[in-house]
Amino acid sequence: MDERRTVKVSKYLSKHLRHQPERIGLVLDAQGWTEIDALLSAAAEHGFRITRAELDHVVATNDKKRFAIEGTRIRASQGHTVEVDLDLPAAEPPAYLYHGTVARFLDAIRAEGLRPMARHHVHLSADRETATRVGARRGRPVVLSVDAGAMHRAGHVFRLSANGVWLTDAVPPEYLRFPG
Ligand code: HQG
Repeated sequence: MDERRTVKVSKYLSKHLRHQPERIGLVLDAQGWTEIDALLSAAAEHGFRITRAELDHVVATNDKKRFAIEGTRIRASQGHTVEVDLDLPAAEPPAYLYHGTVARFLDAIRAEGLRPMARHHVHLSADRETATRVGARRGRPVVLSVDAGAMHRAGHVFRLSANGVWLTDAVPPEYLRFPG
């Protein structure tokens, strides 16, 4: 399977497992799971044929392990905009986590902290390299440090997604450190 096809299938899966399942008549359960057979038929009926082998390849090789298969079902591991409860256990975060963003958001972030915007959670990375890549999707990346240890001690809940992304509801400005 070539890289272009892999990316195309991955984007198609993200769109329908995170954001717009109804567009192809797909129903996700409360935890975001759907039957693989139902997904493949819905995609085919809507003009995008994916073989089971292609699906397995994308799930296994996806750069960020965005999708998880359990038995006959599949779901996106995080990043939803549709209402789902991923049912992830709360976990103790490392002392510092990182968030990649761009300069144009900094005034708002200084004033109100990090907010989930369209997603369900603020997404934080365990290392600066990952946060740099996340920020670089939008321009020249700016990496903020989050005092996750202090947040955790103050009672903020953190969860770790199946693909290693740290999730929390919001990060108040006092826990953020800005570069420079
Ligand atoms: C910014 C991708 C103004 C925030 C990535 C970010 C990640 C604010 C944007 C995952 C703000 C939201 C998540 C505030 C936050 N005022 N702007 N108060 N608080 N922002 O895409 O973290 O490819 O929802 O800095 O790799 O960029 O989807 O979040 O720039 O892992 O698997 O608002 O999405 O993964 O953008 O990215 P996003 P994100 P996938």
